[in-house]
Amino acid sequence: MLGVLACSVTKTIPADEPLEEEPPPEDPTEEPGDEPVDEPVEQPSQGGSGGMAGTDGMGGSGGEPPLEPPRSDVIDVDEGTFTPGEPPPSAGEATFSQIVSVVGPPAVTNGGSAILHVQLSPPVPSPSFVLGLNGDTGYHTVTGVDPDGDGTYDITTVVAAGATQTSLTFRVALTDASGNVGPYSELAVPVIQSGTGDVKITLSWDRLHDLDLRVVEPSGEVIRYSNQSSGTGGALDLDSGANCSPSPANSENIFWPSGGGPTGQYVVSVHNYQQCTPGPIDYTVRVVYDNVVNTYKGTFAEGTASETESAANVHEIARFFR
Ligand SMILES: [Ca+2]
Ligand SMILES: [Ca+2]
Repeated sequence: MLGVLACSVTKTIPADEPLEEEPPPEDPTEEPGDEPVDEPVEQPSQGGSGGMAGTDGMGGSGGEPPLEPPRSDVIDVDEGTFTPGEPPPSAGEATFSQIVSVVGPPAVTNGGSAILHVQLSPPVPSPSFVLGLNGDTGYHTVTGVDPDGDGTYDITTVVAAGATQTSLTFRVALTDASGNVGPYSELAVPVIQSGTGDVKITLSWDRLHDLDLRVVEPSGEVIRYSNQSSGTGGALDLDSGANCSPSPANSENIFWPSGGGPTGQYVVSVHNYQQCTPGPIDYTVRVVYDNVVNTYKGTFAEGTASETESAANVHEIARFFR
């Protein structure tokens, strides 16, 4: 069911306190403890595990203007580096390894994440990729990660909340130690548009599974699958995985349109409702409001899904005031 890949872009900035109540196994790909430089204030109130927060290049406060690295307006790439301009041309076949395939989700949503799975033959340790996006103002360089050691390397991308494209075409090439760029492989991923406005909270995962996004708004009303719109105009407009039915984007989205988001505290959580395929389930939550963009990552252990809520299957992702 995986089709094309979408990509994420920019940076997901490093972890803050873990969000989950039960620490998951150490994820070697995450660096614990770094505070995002421009992180707007709030921190999750309880420690968890596997949480990670980031900012997307929003401005800092006070003092001299922060040096903001250039970034794509369309995607962020986890641990990637953005360079303005055209991607480097291919130098022909790389001799050490070839891209066999690039696979991504059937679709992605604006604000959601998409993981590109790049298969190499033969496998190489820590492969470096150039990741371009047709129509973008630059390209990303990123090291593929292969936690399960199967020769397929993951590149995690997050689509900007405000992206208006209906499709994204990614171009991925392997580079060697000398910087020579191999042939590009292309992957087109449709974008399913989801609502955006004063507040936009988007949950994404990477395979058939039923996670549920919920937001408690300042009035105390909860927006979730069983209450998809609130008195203040907040709405769940993208839902996935109910009854383990396949969903192209594997994403959920709750938003308040411009001018509609109430002031006060918002509480974001994710409920691991039903296991549809084996294995632990990783997820990404992007929280966007006013000038704040934060990205959180977490994992539910296999077997913890249940309609009955517990500390094992409900993760509080963020509390914020606006
Ligand atoms: Ca792999
Ligand atoms: Ca769901």
